[in-house]
Amino acid sequence: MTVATWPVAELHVHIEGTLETELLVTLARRNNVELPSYDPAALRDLYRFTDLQSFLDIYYENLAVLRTEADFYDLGMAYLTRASAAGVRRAEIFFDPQTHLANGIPLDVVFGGLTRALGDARATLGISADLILCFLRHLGGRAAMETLEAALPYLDQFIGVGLDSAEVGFPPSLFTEVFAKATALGLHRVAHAGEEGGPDYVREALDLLGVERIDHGIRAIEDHDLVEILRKRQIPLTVCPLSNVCLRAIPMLGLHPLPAMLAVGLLVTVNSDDPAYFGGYVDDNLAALQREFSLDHHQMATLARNSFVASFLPEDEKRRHI
Ligand code: ES4
Ligand code: ZN
Repeated sequence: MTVATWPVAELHVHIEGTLETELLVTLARRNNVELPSYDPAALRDLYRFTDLQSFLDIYYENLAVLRTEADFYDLGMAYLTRASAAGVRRAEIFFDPQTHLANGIPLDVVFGGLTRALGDARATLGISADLILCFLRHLGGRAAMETLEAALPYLDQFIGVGLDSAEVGFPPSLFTEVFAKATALGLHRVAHAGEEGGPDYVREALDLLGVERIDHGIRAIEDHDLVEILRKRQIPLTVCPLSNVCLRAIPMLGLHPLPAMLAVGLLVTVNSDDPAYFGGYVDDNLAALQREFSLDHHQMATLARNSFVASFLPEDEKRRHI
């Protein structure tokens, strides 16, 4: 049976995680950056992950190839072109400015390239996209605050803030101040929680950071009272099934809690996370789920609808999609 491409919003994708090995090689050659190999397939063969950290180590290393405004433009455009083919009509895209700052790349270069790509993609592909600035939790709360302050001149170029990178040992409580400031600035707030960390990370993200969505949140299912809170408040969970299998948050796709989460009435969406590393874009994630769990038309339609409901589009624009 062929699998239909559903029009969706993608709410959990790291632009740095869309760097395919072909573009990685192109940028490495363009910028004279050394790689372990210049064969895209051989580089992909090195992607064998045992947990989140084993992925992050390679992911951060590869980002040394991003140097110029044109590099960030090419990265953004490549994702938006592929996402458009995957049925994505709206993308809320994470980026990690601290990684690039540490590599000596000014914010102006990062925003310049990404924002230009988003504008061109809207004009040529008809795709609506915005940026969400993520803080790297392993660098702590003070560094996050400094990053937000440095990004103030670019406030019109991102719609919200998020929290990503290594989860366990870096709880949401470290970031209350910077999220309070983001709230005061009128920014949206999301956080990775309950990917490798337990349900308490999800509770803290809700209670201390005031997040509007939880990224991943799969381990919330272990806490019945928390599930009730998420269900009653219809807090969206941006779930990434292929990512969870690749990073062994879940032993195999057949054991993924997504069908159970849907069944109890949680506002679940399907997303790609880092598609260049985890074996697929949002259409691939949806197709894998449909195949594995024999999801019916109603369940697929619910997932597609949920993605727009959970988006930060203005209500009138949301309604055009659902
Ligand atoms: C990430 Cl899968 C995942 N989890 C946490 N942080 C991340 N950054 C990029 N991908
Ligand atoms: Zn993520």
